[in-house]
Amino acid sequence: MWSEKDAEDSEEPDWVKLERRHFADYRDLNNDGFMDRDEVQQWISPPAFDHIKAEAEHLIFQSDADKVQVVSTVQFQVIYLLNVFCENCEISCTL
Ligand SMILES: [Ca+2]
Repeated sequence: MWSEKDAEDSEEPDWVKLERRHFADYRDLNNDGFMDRDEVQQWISPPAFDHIKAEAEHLIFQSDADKVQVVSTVQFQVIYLLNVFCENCEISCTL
């Protein structure tokens, strides 16, 4: 787990940046910096959220290690298999 106290010693990790972006783009619908009851409801059970697209974007983001917006087949396959392995073993997986 990364906390803002860690920011004094290291740069914010990419996964934290991604979660902040998801919070701003998808979860904090009225942009007040907090999640109210309705926003939590929509987060837990979103009416039109495309889980497949979100998972694909997540895998591509994780695969694009050099952040050039291009992902090779090998990079994608490695990340996909690591995610499947980590989900099956219930362990945290980061690169
Ligand atoms: Ca809000």
